[in-house]
Amino acid sequence: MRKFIVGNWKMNGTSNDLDEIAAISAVAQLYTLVDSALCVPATLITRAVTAVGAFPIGGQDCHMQRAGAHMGCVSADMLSDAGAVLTIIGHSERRAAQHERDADIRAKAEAAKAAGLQAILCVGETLEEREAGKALDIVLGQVAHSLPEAAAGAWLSVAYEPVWAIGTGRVAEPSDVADMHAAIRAALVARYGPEGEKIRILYGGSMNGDNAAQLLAVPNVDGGLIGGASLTAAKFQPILVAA
Ligand code: 3PY
Repeated sequence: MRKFIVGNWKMNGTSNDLDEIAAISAVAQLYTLVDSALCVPATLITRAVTAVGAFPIGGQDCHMQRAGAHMGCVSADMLSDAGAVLTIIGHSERRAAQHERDADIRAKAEAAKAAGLQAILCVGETLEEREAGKALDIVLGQVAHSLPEAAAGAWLSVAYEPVWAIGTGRVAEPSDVADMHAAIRAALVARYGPEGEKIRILYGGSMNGDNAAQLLAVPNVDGGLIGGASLTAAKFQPILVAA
């Protein structure tokens, strides 16, 4: 399976950063054996698309409804209209700060699919849950309840991001990543049959140029969702090299 390396800019970036976005896309397009994309703030999508040409630009969330009285929210159709071809859904920062539940995330994934977007659906346990020995149950529960029935196929990737590894510099041990990705793969195959083999499972949580080769070599790690190390071409490139 081709690796998928996706930058997640979170709430970073203004028009001052369009040159960096262009530089990231130029570097990424050198690695033709790797699929890559960059998810930027909604305010930048259209200008990013203009800056990068054919390189895929994504959003970082979408509303589950197509339109209506939802102040400040952005629908999947709006992302698509702005030029996005993918979006991230269910990131732990949104599960925690916006109180998103599995059912919301599932509805958002369905909305993304209806708008023709690829979706990257995030799952992951907190430190307390891991220390209580509940990591597998929590993550497999999220997989069971937040993936839509029509999940199978290239339009959807799952990103395993242990919450305690996000923005902390802490990285999961490769053996823990291997166990979790194998369990997610088994759940996908049990639910979707052979199509479940085709869903890419990304690892996220402080992946960077120093640890990417080790993490991307773990079985069932089909790519990475990259936070801080996607903010510049210089930091993003070593991850593409490792992929
Ligand atoms: C991180 O690397 O911190 C992320 O949250 C990627 O999504």
